Amino acid sequence: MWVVATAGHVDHGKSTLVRVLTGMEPDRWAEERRRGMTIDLGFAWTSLPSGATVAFVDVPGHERFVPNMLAGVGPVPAALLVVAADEGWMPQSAEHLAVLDALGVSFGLVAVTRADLADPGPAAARARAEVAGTSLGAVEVVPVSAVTGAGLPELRAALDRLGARLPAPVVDGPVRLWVDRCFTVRGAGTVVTGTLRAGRLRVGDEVAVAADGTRVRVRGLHSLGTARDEVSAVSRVAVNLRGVVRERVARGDVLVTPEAFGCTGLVDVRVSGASVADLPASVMLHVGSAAVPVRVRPLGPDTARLRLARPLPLLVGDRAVLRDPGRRLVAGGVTLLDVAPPPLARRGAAAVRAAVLAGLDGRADPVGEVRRRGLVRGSDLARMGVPVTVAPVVGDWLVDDEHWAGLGVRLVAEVSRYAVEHPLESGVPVEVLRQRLGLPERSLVEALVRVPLRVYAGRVVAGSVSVLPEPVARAVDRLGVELRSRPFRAPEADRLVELGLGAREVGAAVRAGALLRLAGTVVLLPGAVEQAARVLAGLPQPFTLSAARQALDTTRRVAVPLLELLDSRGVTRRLPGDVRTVVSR
Ligand SMILES: Nc1nc2c(ncn2[C@@H]2O[C@H](COP(=O)(O)OP(=O)(O)OP(=O)(O)O)[C@@H](O)[C@H]2O)c(=O)[nH]1
Ligand SMILES: [Mg+2]
Repeated sequence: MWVVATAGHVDHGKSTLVRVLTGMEPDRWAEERRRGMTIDLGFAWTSLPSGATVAFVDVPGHERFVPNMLAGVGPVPAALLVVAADEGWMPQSAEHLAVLDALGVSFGLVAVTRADLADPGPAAARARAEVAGTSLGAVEVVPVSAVTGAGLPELRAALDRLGARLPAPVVDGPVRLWVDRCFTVRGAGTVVTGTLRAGRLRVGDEVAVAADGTRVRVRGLHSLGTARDEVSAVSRVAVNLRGVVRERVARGDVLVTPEAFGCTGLVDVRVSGASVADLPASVMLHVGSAAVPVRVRPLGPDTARLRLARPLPLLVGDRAVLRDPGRRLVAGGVTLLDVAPPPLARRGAAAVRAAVLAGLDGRADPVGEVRRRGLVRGSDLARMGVPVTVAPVVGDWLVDDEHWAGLGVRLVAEVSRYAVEHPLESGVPVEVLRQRLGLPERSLVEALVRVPLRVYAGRVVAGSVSVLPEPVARAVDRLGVELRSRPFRAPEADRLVELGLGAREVGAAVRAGALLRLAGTVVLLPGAVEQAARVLAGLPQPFTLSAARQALDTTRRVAVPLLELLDSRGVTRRLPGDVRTVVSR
């Protein structure tokens, strides 16, 4: 199914066009029919010549109802912009187009209606020119008359062409359903409707109301007026919910896959179509079907921090509209750059933040997110809409190499400091180091420990390597620095000698447990086995030698003996066809 929202100036024939295309009445309220004007969203659908179904979200054109229009187009990926041949381009033609542009809608069509009343040529030319400079780009423009029926077959064909261009939805992804209607059905209870843009809903599923995490059960599903066991994106869907009263849910609420989204009240954004300095201090943020008051804190020339009056399940890259309800004006569009931004407590923090934001564009950037945050849970990144491509250092923790190396240095310093402060204790409790390094979990402290330190009985203690002669210990340290960013690039024999590690020194370091010998002069740090296991576990299983070599960022000289060692330790298993798999434990 394709979902298309209408757009355009009041009285230009949006609802009439939807009515003649679908045979359904989009104006649901008696008051709408009495006044001949759409007030709230309408829904209708039909089959196209290709056999595909198109569902329309029909929006009001009147200036007073722009908030309803925004709730209608917010969650919908395509638009049918309507301009009347006899009236031509009007204020809400421009305002609605600005909204579509702010939301980054890139799929659309123009229908020039009431072509029986005037030559559609001038309105068509104007619409084409206005639309060309927006996210919609070059669009098909189709003159139609709902009265004579002229142009309707062409419009259906154009809708088919538009639908064929729409990207395939991510059906396996999580659900984020922006509620656009909520009502009670006698005997069934609470029903919400929305446009399902990704994912799949099944009867019996548990979903969460994003605002407070309340879990509710899907009791029934309808799409296109028919009961279903399952509905996949893209679809209009009505969800009958068990466990929530009608009063608890409203337009702008969001049903989500539990745990799949973070709910945020603070976002950093790029503003388009307006100067940040000119924005009022408080405006309305329209995103999805929601409208939430926000406080604006300008950061850079085109970036700002928004504090939302209530939290929403927002993702990096989401598009939204800022509107000034007092002046009834769309004030600009925003792209979400960061949905979990750092606090701006210190002096000068805002300027630093502005500089960071200047380099962001709203595209998910896993490596950059880890670099900026230093340390972050993979699951938290995923909840921000940033797919995880970096291997965790321990558990679900992703770390920036440089930040991690710095923590390693601080750990060593803290161990020495503690030894001076507590001369009679052997080693430092891991928990003390966790607190002093400001780390969220002890497992991170343990992952930081490097020879000559080791973890013993809940403490970080000096390891046996301390018995190494001082020059050898220093040479091992130098090697450790070299291996930090590329832990599997074992140095060539010449380089080892340059570092002060000749055959005898390597032998002593290996015996002391400070180095791991894979073969002859191929040595790595002792943690390499665990580290390799983590990297390889992230590969599609089973994997080839060459895939392992690339993932480990090393050469055959290291990869071959390393994999043999992993085989012998039962970390990996060799399968027929010269592939391996990581043995799950
Ligand atoms: N002659 C003629 N009249 C039309 C045509 N399409 C719509 N109309 C008339 O234009 C008027 C407005 O049509 P609507 O469909 O209500 O316009 P709308 O864009 O939905 O208006 P809002 O929802 O209030 O923004 C109605 O009186 C329609 O009968 C057409 O193709 N030809
Ligand atoms: Mg209408």
